[in-house]
Amino acid sequence: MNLYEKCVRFMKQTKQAAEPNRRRSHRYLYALGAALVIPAGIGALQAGADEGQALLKEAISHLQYLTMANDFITYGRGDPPPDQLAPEKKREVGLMRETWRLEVVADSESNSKLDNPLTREAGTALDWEGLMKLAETKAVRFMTVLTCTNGNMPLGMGLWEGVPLKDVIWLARPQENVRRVYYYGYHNDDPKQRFQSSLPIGRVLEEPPGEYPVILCYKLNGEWLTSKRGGPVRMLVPGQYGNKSVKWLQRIVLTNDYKANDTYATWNNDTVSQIKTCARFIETPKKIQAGKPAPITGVAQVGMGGLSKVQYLVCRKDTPASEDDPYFIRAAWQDADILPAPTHWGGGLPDGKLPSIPGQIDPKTGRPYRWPMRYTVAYWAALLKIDKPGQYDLRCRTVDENGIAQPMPRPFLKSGKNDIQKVQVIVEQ
Ligand SMILES: Nc1nc2c(c(=O)[nH]1)N[C@H]1C(S)=C(S)[C@@H](COP(=O)(O)O)O[C@H]1N2
Ligand SMILES: [Mo]
Repeated sequence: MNLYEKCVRFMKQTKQAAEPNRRRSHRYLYALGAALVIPAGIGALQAGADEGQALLKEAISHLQYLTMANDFITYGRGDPPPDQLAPEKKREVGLMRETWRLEVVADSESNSKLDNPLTREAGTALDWEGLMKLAETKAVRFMTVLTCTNGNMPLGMGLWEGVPLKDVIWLARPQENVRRVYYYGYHNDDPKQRFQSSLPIGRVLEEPPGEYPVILCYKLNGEWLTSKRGGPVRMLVPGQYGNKSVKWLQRIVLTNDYKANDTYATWNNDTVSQIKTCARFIETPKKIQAGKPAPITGVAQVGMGGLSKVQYLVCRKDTPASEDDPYFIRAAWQDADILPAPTHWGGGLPDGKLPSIPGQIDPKTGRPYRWPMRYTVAYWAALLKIDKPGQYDLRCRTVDENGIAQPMPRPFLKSGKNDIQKVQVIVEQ
């Protein structure tokens, strides 16, 4: 399995995931397939319009919207990775729900003032019971994509649940000189293994209407967060890349420092900017027949700029970009179909039904208020048809809600990988 194949795995039904759910996933597939409006352009294809539709339906049936917890791509460090510690060790170091503690303290190198620091030493650290108590009145859930700054593909699409970080910070009664929040998780008590991240206090205490708070996340797709995904509790920062979403979270430090001290920033990444919009292929044919339609599918990450279109471009193999048009902006891109919201959401949810999600899902209809949703993914599909035999490059891109095509307006890779993906297709007589 090459990296790309590994990356697309989460979006396809894995064997284990598909077997016990065979019936269910079929229902999903039909629901989704039926909801897809095949556009006029495709319907008008002379040769094999029905066949094309059937192939498209079959290709779409391989997709599931929410990723099973185990099918997320895992990025992270630790020797050993904390989720692989023996149960006794996990219990000892606070990586079990019963022993988990979260400290909220002032940075000792700064002049931040907290009236009620939450510490292990004083026995005031937040424990699981305290978190669940808060959850009774404060719990929020939302769907958002987990994606790495340097990843080729999103890592997974989740329905996350947690308590807003602000509610725990207020328990510590911060008084003054707080400009940033540093945080990190369990790291085998080895400073070299510590993976830390940070946010401005403003991002933690307030969000624009319609956006989601930073949460102390303890559930994914309705199940307790697994150790592998960073449980008992991880930070989850919607709208930003995965490096902000620290796993095995144990300590929060309020500081008057105004600079990001993120581990990921010291590794030459932009750790401040929001997620970008971009498209990736999931399934494309290696060989097709001239004049015969073949399905292609992909995923689009819906970043800060939203998503208005996904497009694909067919060029003769190795056609160079012109010097004044490195991103093929002026080429003859064709529109793919952005798939509508599924009726079966996958991810292992019972019956594939979503619980109520204020802000994203209308409780009356169970359907999303807007689609695609910002900071999630949308799947897309198209029927590819090439008339002349030969070797071709196939590319895909997004156009955001400002009308700007990928990789613009932010083509620089350090703030998120969004280069235009290219694959090869051979067309035979
Ligand atoms: N404790 C800890 N948290 C971490 C990391 C890490 O190395 N250690 N890696 C981060 C990065 S760079 C990414 S992209 C995400 C990946 O999350 P996942 O492994 O759940 O997919 O975790 C983040 N949280
Ligand atoms: Mo990452």
